[in-house]
Amino acid sequence: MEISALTRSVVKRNHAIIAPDGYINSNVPGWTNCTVNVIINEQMGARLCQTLVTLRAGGRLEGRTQASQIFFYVVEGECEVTIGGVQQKLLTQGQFVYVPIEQEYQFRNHFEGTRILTFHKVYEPLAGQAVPNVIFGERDLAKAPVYMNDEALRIQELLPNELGFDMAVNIFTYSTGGHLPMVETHIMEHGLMYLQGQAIYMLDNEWYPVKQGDSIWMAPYCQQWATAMGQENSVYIYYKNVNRFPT
Ligand code: UGY
Ligand code: MN
Repeated sequence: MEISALTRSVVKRNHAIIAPDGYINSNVPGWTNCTVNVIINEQMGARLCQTLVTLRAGGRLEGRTQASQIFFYVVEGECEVTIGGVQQKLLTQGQFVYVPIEQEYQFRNHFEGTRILTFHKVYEPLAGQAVPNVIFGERDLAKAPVYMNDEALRIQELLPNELGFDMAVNIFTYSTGGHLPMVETHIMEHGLMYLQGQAIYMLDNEWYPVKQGDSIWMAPYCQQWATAMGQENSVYIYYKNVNRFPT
C-alpha cells in the first residue's frame, strides 16, 4: 500500500510540480457535471491559469470569456463545441479550440471521463493588431519541425506566431535520449502538462522525475532543463507568454 503522507508534488516560489495524487476539486460557475482541478493560478504567483476538467456523461462547460482568452485541449475522449452560438464541431482527443476574449462558448459531453486541459491568460491588446479569431486545430507530429537541429526534439506550434497573439501553446516531443540543448534562462513563463512518457526535469537546480499526467509551472527566469526517460516518447503541451513589450 502506498504511504499517503508522500507526494511528488512541490510548490516553490518560482516553480511547481503538480502530480494528480494531490488534486482537490473546485466548483467553477457554468462548468457542470464535471470535476475541475485548478493546477496553476495567480494564487501561486503565476500569471496564467491552467486547469484540468474531467467531464461526466452530460457534462457541460458554458460561459463567455471575459478578460482572459482560453485554450481548450482534449486530452482524452471527445466533446461537442459551439463557439459564438454558430460554430459547432466535435473535438476529439488531441484536438483543440482557442477562444478569444468576449466570446460565448459551450461544450457538451456525452461520454464518461472526457478530459480537457485549459490555459487561460488575460489578453493584452496591441495597438494596430486585431484581437485573434477562434481557432480549431490538432496535435500532429508531422507538423512539428526539428528543434535546434536536434532530430530527437520536435516542437509543434498550435497557435499562429503572429503579433495579435500574446500566448503560445506548443507540443514538445522528445524521442528516446532527447534533452534540452541548454539550460534555459528566460523572461517567459510556462505552464505544462505531460501527455506521454517520463522525464527528468531540472528547475532552478532541483531535479524532478515526472511522467504523463504531471503538470509543471515555471515562473519567469526559473532555470529549466529536461531529458526524456524510458522507452517511449516524452511529450508535453506547454503555454508561453509571447509578443509583448517587456515592461
Ligand atoms: O519554448 C520554450 O521556452 C521551451 N523550449 N521551454 C521548455 O520546454 N521548458
Ligand atoms: Mn522555456
